[in-house]
Amino acid sequence: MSAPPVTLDRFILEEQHTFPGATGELSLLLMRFGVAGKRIASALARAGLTGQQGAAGRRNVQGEEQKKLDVVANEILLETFDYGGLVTLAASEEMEEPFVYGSGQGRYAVLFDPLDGSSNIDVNGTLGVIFSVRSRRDGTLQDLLRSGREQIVAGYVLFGPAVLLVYSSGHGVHLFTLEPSIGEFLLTRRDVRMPERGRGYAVNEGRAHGWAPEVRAFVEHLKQPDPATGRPYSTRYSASLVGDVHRFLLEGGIYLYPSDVQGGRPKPKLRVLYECHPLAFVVEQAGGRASSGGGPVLDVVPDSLHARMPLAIGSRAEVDLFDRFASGHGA
Ligand code: FDP
Repeated sequence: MSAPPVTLDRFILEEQHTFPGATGELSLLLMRFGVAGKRIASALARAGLTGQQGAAGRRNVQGEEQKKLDVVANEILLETFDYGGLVTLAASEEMEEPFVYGSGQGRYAVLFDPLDGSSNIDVNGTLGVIFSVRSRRDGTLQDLLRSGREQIVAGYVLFGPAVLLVYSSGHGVHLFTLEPSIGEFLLTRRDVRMPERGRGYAVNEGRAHGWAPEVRAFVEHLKQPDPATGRPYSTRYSASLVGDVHRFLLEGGIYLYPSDVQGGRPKPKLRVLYECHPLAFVVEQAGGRASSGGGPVLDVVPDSLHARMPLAIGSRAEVDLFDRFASGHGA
Protein backbone atom coordinates (compact mmCIF):
# COMPACT_ATOMS: atom_id res chain seq x y z
CA MET A 1 0.00 0.00 0.00
CA SER A 2 1.39 3.42 -0.91
CA ALA A 3 1.96 6.01 1.85
CA PRO A 4 -1.15 8.07 2.63
CA PRO A 5 -1.06 11.68 1.43
CA VAL A 6 0.07 14.19 4.04
CA THR A 7 -2.48 16.97 4.39
CA LEU A 8 -1.49 20.50 5.36
CA ASP A 9 -3.18 20.09 8.75
CA ARG A 10 -1.39 16.84 9.49
CA PHE A 11 1.95 18.28 8.46
CA ILE A 12 1.48 21.37 10.63
CA LEU A 13 0.44 19.30 13.64
CA GLU A 14 3.39 16.95 13.22
CA GLU A 15 5.78 19.90 12.79
CA GLN A 16 4.33 21.48 15.95
CA HIS A 17 5.79 18.61 18.01
CA THR A 18 9.30 19.71 17.01
CA PHE A 19 8.77 23.06 18.79
CA PRO A 20 9.14 22.51 22.54
CA GLY A 21 6.38 24.28 24.47
CA ALA A 22 4.21 24.91 21.40
CA THR A 23 0.60 25.57 22.40
CA GLY A 24 -0.92 24.69 19.04
CA GLU A 25 -2.23 28.21 18.49
CA LEU A 26 0.26 28.98 15.74
CA SER A 27 -0.70 25.73 14.04
CA LEU A 28 -4.35 26.77 14.05
CA LEU A 29 -3.39 30.13 12.62
CA LEU A 30 -1.37 28.59 9.84
CA MET A 31 -4.17 26.19 8.94
CA ARG A 32 -6.45 29.17 8.56
CA PHE A 33 -4.24 30.60 5.84
CA GLY A 34 -4.96 27.36 4.03
CA VAL A 35 -8.71 27.90 4.43
CA ALA A 36 -8.44 31.51 3.26
CA GLY A 37 -6.36 30.37 0.27
CA LYS A 38 -9.11 27.94 -0.76
CA ARG A 39 -11.82 30.58 -0.40
CA ILE A 40 -9.85 33.10 -2.46
CA ALA A 41 -9.07 30.44 -5.08
CA SER A 42 -12.78 29.76 -5.35
CA ALA A 43 -13.58 33.48 -5.74
CA LEU A 44 -10.89 33.82 -8.43
CA ALA A 45 -12.13 30.80 -10.36
CA ARG A 46 -15.65 32.24 -10.52
CA ALA A 47 -14.80 35.92 -10.93
CA GLY A 48 -15.39 36.03 -14.68
CA LEU A 49 -18.80 34.42 -14.21
CA THR A 50 -19.97 36.42 -11.21
CA GLY A 51 -19.04 39.91 -12.35
CA GLN A 52 -16.18 40.14 -9.86
CA GLN A 53 -13.51 41.16 -12.36
CA GLY A 54 -12.51 44.77 -12.93
CA ALA A 55 -11.96 47.82 -10.79
CA ALA A 56 -13.63 48.41 -7.44
CA GLY A 57 -13.87 52.13 -8.22
CA ARG A 58 -11.58 53.29 -5.45
CA ARG A 59 -7.89 53.52 -4.62
CA ASN A 60 -5.90 51.93 -1.82
CA VAL A 61 -3.66 53.79 0.61
CA GLN A 62 -0.80 53.76 -1.90
CA GLY A 63 -3.00 55.46 -4.50
CA GLU A 64 -3.24 52.31 -6.61
CA GLU A 65 -6.53 51.35 -8.22
CA GLN A 66 -8.20 48.59 -6.19
CA LYS A 67 -9.73 45.71 -8.09
CA LYS A 68 -12.95 44.12 -6.84
CA LEU A 69 -11.01 40.97 -6.06
CA ASP A 70 -8.39 42.85 -4.04
CA VAL A 71 -11.26 43.89 -1.79
CA VAL A 72 -12.84 40.42 -1.75
CA ALA A 73 -9.53 38.72 -0.88
CA ASN A 74 -8.86 41.24 1.88
CA GLU A 75 -12.30 40.65 3.38
CA ILE A 76 -11.86 36.88 3.27
CA LEU A 77 -8.54 37.14 5.10
CA LEU A 78 -9.94 39.51 7.71
CA GLU A 79 -12.89 37.19 8.36
CA THR A 80 -10.54 34.22 8.59
CA PHE A 81 -8.97 35.53 11.78
CA ASP A 82 -12.13 37.02 13.26
CA TYR A 83 -12.77 34.19 15.73
CA GLY A 84 -10.87 32.15 18.26
CA GLY A 85 -8.94 35.08 19.71
CA LEU A 86 -5.62 34.15 18.11
CA VAL A 87 -4.91 37.41 16.34
CA THR A 88 -4.78 40.96 17.66
CA LEU A 89 -3.66 42.91 14.61
CA ALA A 90 -4.13 42.37 10.90
CA ALA A 91 -2.39 44.68 8.45
CA SER A 92 -2.77 44.63 4.71
CA GLU A 93 -1.83 46.41 1.53
CA GLU A 94 -5.50 47.29 1.17
CA MET A 95 -6.00 48.99 4.56
CA GLU A 96 -4.49 52.25 5.72
CA GLU A 97 -4.35 51.22 9.40
CA PRO A 98 -4.05 47.80 11.06
CA PHE A 99 -7.34 46.15 11.93
CA VAL A 100 -7.66 45.37 15.67
CA TYR A 101 -9.66 42.28 16.59
CA GLY A 102 -12.08 41.98 19.50
CA SER A 103 -10.34 41.71 22.85
CA GLY A 104 -6.97 42.72 21.46
CA GLN A 105 -5.43 39.87 23.46
CA GLY A 106 -4.56 37.43 20.64
CA ARG A 107 -0.93 36.34 20.68
CA TYR A 108 -0.26 37.10 17.03
CA ALA A 109 -0.22 39.81 14.39
CA VAL A 110 -0.77 38.88 10.76
CA LEU A 111 0.22 40.84 7.68
CA PHE A 112 -0.78 40.12 4.11
CA ASP A 113 -0.88 41.25 0.56
CA PRO A 114 -4.33 39.78 -0.17
CA LEU A 115 -3.91 39.59 -3.94
CA ASP A 116 -0.45 40.10 -5.34
CA GLY A 117 -0.14 40.68 -9.08
CA SER A 118 -3.43 42.55 -9.43
CA SER A 119 -2.87 43.40 -13.09
CA ASN A 120 -3.22 39.67 -13.81
CA ILE A 121 -6.73 39.39 -12.37
CA ASP A 122 -8.67 40.21 -15.51
CA VAL A 123 -6.40 38.21 -17.84
CA ASN A 124 -6.42 34.93 -15.90
CA GLY A 125 -2.75 35.28 -15.05
CA THR A 126 -0.83 34.14 -11.99
CA LEU A 127 -1.80 35.68 -8.65
CA GLY A 128 -0.95 35.08 -5.04
CA VAL A 129 -1.51 35.88 -1.38
CA ILE A 130 1.61 36.76 0.61
CA PHE A 131 1.44 36.37 4.38
CA SER A 132 3.52 36.91 7.47
CA VAL A 133 2.95 36.18 11.16
CA ARG A 134 4.58 38.00 14.06
CA SER A 135 4.18 37.91 17.81
CA ARG A 136 1.91 40.46 19.41
CA ARG A 137 3.77 42.68 21.85
CA ASP A 138 1.81 45.69 23.05
CA GLY A 139 -0.87 45.35 20.38
CA THR A 140 0.00 48.58 18.59
CA LEU A 141 1.48 49.42 15.21
CA GLN A 142 4.93 49.32 16.81
CA ASP A 143 4.58 45.53 17.01
CA LEU A 144 4.82 45.49 13.23
CA LEU A 145 7.57 48.02 12.63
CA ARG A 146 10.33 45.54 13.30
CA SER A 147 12.92 43.61 11.38
CA GLY A 148 11.95 40.73 9.12
CA ARG A 149 13.95 38.39 11.32
CA GLU A 150 11.15 38.60 13.89
CA GLN A 151 8.67 36.88 11.61
CA ILE A 152 7.54 33.54 13.04
CA VAL A 153 5.92 32.19 9.91
CA ALA A 154 5.82 33.48 6.35
CA GLY A 155 4.55 32.13 3.10
CA TYR A 156 2.31 32.49 0.12
CA VAL A 157 -0.55 30.93 -1.75
CA LEU A 158 -0.02 30.80 -5.51
CA PHE A 159 -2.98 30.68 -7.88
CA GLY A 160 -1.78 29.17 -11.16
CA PRO A 161 -2.84 26.05 -13.03
CA ALA A 162 -2.82 24.53 -9.53
CA VAL A 163 -3.24 26.26 -6.17
CA LEU A 164 -0.09 25.96 -4.07
CA LEU A 165 0.64 26.89 -0.48
CA VAL A 166 4.28 27.42 0.44
CA TYR A 167 5.37 28.31 3.95
CA SER A 168 8.21 28.32 6.41
CA SER A 169 8.10 28.48 10.18
CA GLY A 170 11.88 28.75 10.32
CA HIS A 171 12.53 25.05 9.75
CA GLY A 172 12.79 24.83 5.98
CA VAL A 173 10.25 25.56 3.27
CA HIS A 174 7.39 23.21 2.49
CA LEU A 175 5.15 23.12 -0.56
CA PHE A 176 1.54 21.89 -0.70
CA THR A 177 -0.75 21.48 -3.68
CA LEU A 178 -4.52 21.78 -3.47
CA GLU A 179 -6.19 18.52 -4.46
CA PRO A 180 -9.49 19.97 -5.70
CA SER A 181 -11.47 16.75 -5.56
CA ILE A 182 -11.07 16.55 -1.77
CA GLY A 183 -10.47 20.24 -1.06
CA GLU A 184 -7.23 19.62 0.83
CA PHE A 185 -3.70 20.92 0.45
CA LEU A 186 -1.38 17.90 0.19
CA LEU A 187 2.35 17.93 0.82
CA THR A 188 4.20 17.81 -2.50
CA ARG A 189 7.71 19.03 -1.57
CA ARG A 190 9.24 18.90 1.89
CA ASP A 191 12.23 21.12 2.64
CA VAL A 192 12.51 22.83 -0.75
CA ARG A 193 16.08 23.91 -1.54
CA MET A 194 16.65 26.71 -3.98
CA PRO A 195 19.26 26.03 -6.67
CA GLU A 196 22.54 27.85 -6.04
CA ARG A 197 22.17 29.64 -9.38
CA GLY A 198 19.65 29.87 -12.19
CA ARG A 199 19.24 30.90 -15.81
CA GLY A 200 16.38 33.39 -15.57
CA TYR A 201 15.69 36.94 -14.38
CA ALA A 202 12.45 38.83 -13.87
CA VAL A 203 12.22 42.60 -13.94
CA ASN A 204 9.93 45.15 -15.58
CA GLU A 205 12.40 46.32 -18.23
CA GLY A 206 9.90 48.88 -19.45
CA ARG A 207 11.02 50.92 -16.45
CA ALA A 208 14.76 50.58 -17.13
CA HIS A 209 15.02 54.31 -17.95
CA GLY A 210 14.54 55.04 -14.23
CA TRP A 211 17.10 52.60 -12.83
CA ALA A 212 20.49 53.48 -11.41
CA PRO A 213 23.36 52.85 -13.88
CA GLU A 214 24.59 49.93 -11.69
CA VAL A 215 21.21 48.18 -12.00
CA ARG A 216 21.14 48.70 -15.75
CA ALA A 217 24.70 47.33 -15.96
CA PHE A 218 23.67 44.22 -13.97
CA VAL A 219 20.73 43.44 -16.24
CA GLU A 220 22.87 44.08 -19.35
CA HIS A 221 25.47 41.69 -17.90
CA LEU A 222 22.84 38.93 -17.57
CA LYS A 223 21.93 39.41 -21.23
CA GLN A 224 25.49 39.16 -22.58
CA PRO A 225 26.31 35.72 -24.02
CA ASP A 226 28.99 33.87 -22.06
CA PRO A 227 28.40 30.10 -22.03
CA ALA A 228 30.99 29.61 -19.27
CA THR A 229 28.80 31.51 -16.80
CA GLY A 230 25.45 30.38 -18.23
CA ARG A 231 24.68 33.68 -19.94
CA PRO A 232 22.56 35.00 -21.54
CA TYR A 233 19.83 34.58 -18.98
CA SER A 234 16.20 34.28 -20.07
CA THR A 235 13.60 36.91 -19.16
CA ARG A 236 10.78 35.54 -17.01
CA TYR A 237 8.60 38.45 -15.84
CA SER A 238 4.96 37.61 -15.10
CA ALA A 239 3.83 40.83 -13.31
CA SER A 240 3.22 38.69 -10.22
CA LEU A 241 5.94 38.84 -7.60
CA VAL A 242 4.74 35.58 -6.05
CA GLY A 243 4.68 33.81 -9.39
CA ASP A 244 8.18 34.93 -10.29
CA VAL A 245 9.67 34.23 -6.87
CA HIS A 246 8.08 30.78 -6.89
CA ARG A 247 9.63 30.01 -10.27
CA PHE A 248 13.04 31.00 -8.98
CA LEU A 249 12.54 29.09 -5.73
CA LEU A 250 12.28 25.96 -7.84
CA GLU A 251 14.54 26.77 -10.82
CA GLY A 252 16.93 29.41 -9.51
CA GLY A 253 17.25 32.94 -10.87
CA ILE A 254 16.58 36.48 -9.71
CA TYR A 255 13.58 38.82 -9.39
CA LEU A 256 14.28 42.55 -9.23
CA TYR A 257 12.15 45.57 -8.54
CA PRO A 258 14.69 48.40 -8.43
CA SER A 259 14.10 51.95 -7.31
CA ASP A 260 13.33 54.55 -9.93
CA VAL A 261 16.17 56.95 -9.23
CA GLN A 262 15.44 59.14 -12.23
CA GLY A 263 12.38 60.52 -10.47
CA GLY A 264 9.59 58.86 -12.46
CA ARG A 265 8.32 57.25 -9.26
CA PRO A 266 9.14 58.97 -6.00
CA LYS A 267 9.23 55.74 -3.95
CA PRO A 268 10.22 52.14 -4.64
CA LYS A 269 7.27 49.93 -5.57
CA LEU A 270 7.29 46.96 -3.22
CA ARG A 271 6.14 47.04 0.39
CA VAL A 272 8.52 45.93 3.12
CA LEU A 273 6.20 44.26 5.61
CA TYR A 274 3.81 42.20 3.54
CA GLU A 275 5.75 41.66 0.31
CA CYS A 276 9.53 41.82 0.82
CA HIS A 277 9.91 40.50 4.39
CA PRO A 278 7.78 37.36 4.01
CA LEU A 279 9.24 36.37 0.64
CA ALA A 280 12.77 37.03 1.93
CA PHE A 281 12.04 34.78 4.92
CA VAL A 282 10.90 31.94 2.65
CA VAL A 283 13.75 32.35 0.18
CA GLU A 284 16.44 32.49 2.90
CA GLN A 285 14.98 29.38 4.48
CA ALA A 286 15.37 27.66 1.10
CA GLY A 287 19.02 28.73 0.82
CA GLY A 288 18.51 31.81 -1.36
CA ARG A 289 19.03 35.51 -0.63
CA ALA A 290 17.08 38.76 -0.64
CA SER A 291 18.81 42.13 -0.79
CA SER A 292 17.86 45.77 -0.97
CA GLY A 293 21.16 46.44 -2.72
CA GLY A 294 22.34 47.95 0.55
CA GLY A 295 21.92 44.95 2.85
CA PRO A 296 19.73 41.95 3.64
CA VAL A 297 15.98 42.54 3.29
CA LEU A 298 15.32 40.81 6.60
CA ASP A 299 17.40 43.43 8.43
CA VAL A 300 15.26 46.30 7.19
CA VAL A 301 13.16 47.93 9.93
CA PRO A 302 10.37 49.90 8.25
CA ASP A 303 9.42 53.32 9.60
CA SER A 304 5.76 52.97 8.62
CA LEU A 305 3.22 50.26 7.87
CA HIS A 306 3.29 50.76 4.12
CA ALA A 307 7.01 51.54 3.79
CA ARG A 308 8.57 50.45 0.51
CA MET A 309 11.95 49.26 -0.61
CA PRO A 310 13.87 48.05 -3.67
CA LEU A 311 14.13 44.29 -3.91
CA ALA A 312 16.53 41.75 -5.43
CA ILE A 313 15.54 38.20 -4.47
CA GLY A 314 16.49 34.77 -5.69
CA SER A 315 19.40 32.36 -5.88
CA ARG A 316 22.49 33.06 -3.87
CA ALA A 317 24.78 33.41 -6.94
CA GLU A 318 22.62 35.97 -8.74
CA VAL A 319 21.81 38.05 -5.65
CA ASP A 320 25.50 38.08 -4.67
CA LEU A 321 26.30 39.27 -8.18
CA PHE A 322 23.57 41.92 -8.00
CA ASP A 323 25.07 43.19 -4.74
CA ARG A 324 28.49 43.44 -6.34
CA PHE A 325 27.05 45.58 -9.14
CA ALA A 326 24.95 47.62 -6.71
CA SER A 327 28.06 48.46 -4.69
CA GLY A 328 29.86 49.56 -7.85
CA HIS A 329 32.19 46.56 -8.14
CA GLY A 330 30.62 44.99 -11.24
CA ALA A 331 31.17 41.38 -12.26
P1 FDP B 1 0.74 44.50 -8.47
O1 FDP B 1 1.10 45.90 -8.04
O2 FDP B 1 0.12 44.43 -9.84
O3 FDP B 1 -0.06 43.76 -7.44
O4 FDP B 1 3.04 45.18 -5.97
C1 FDP B 1 3.28 44.01 -6.47
C2 FDP B 1 3.32 43.81 -7.96
O5 FDP B 1 2.10 43.67 -8.62
C3 FDP B 1 4.14 42.54 -8.19
O6 FDP B 1 3.38 41.39 -7.98
C4 FDP B 1 4.62 42.67 -9.59
O7 FDP B 1 5.83 41.96 -9.83
C5 FDP B 1 4.79 44.16 -9.73
O8 FDP B 1 4.08 44.77 -8.65
C6 FDP B 1 4.18 44.65 -11.01
O9 FDP B 1 4.48 45.99 -11.15
P2 FDP B 1 4.70 46.64 -12.60
O10 FDP B 1 3.35 46.68 -13.23
O11 FDP B 1 5.25 47.98 -12.31
O12 FDP B 1 5.66 45.76 -13.33
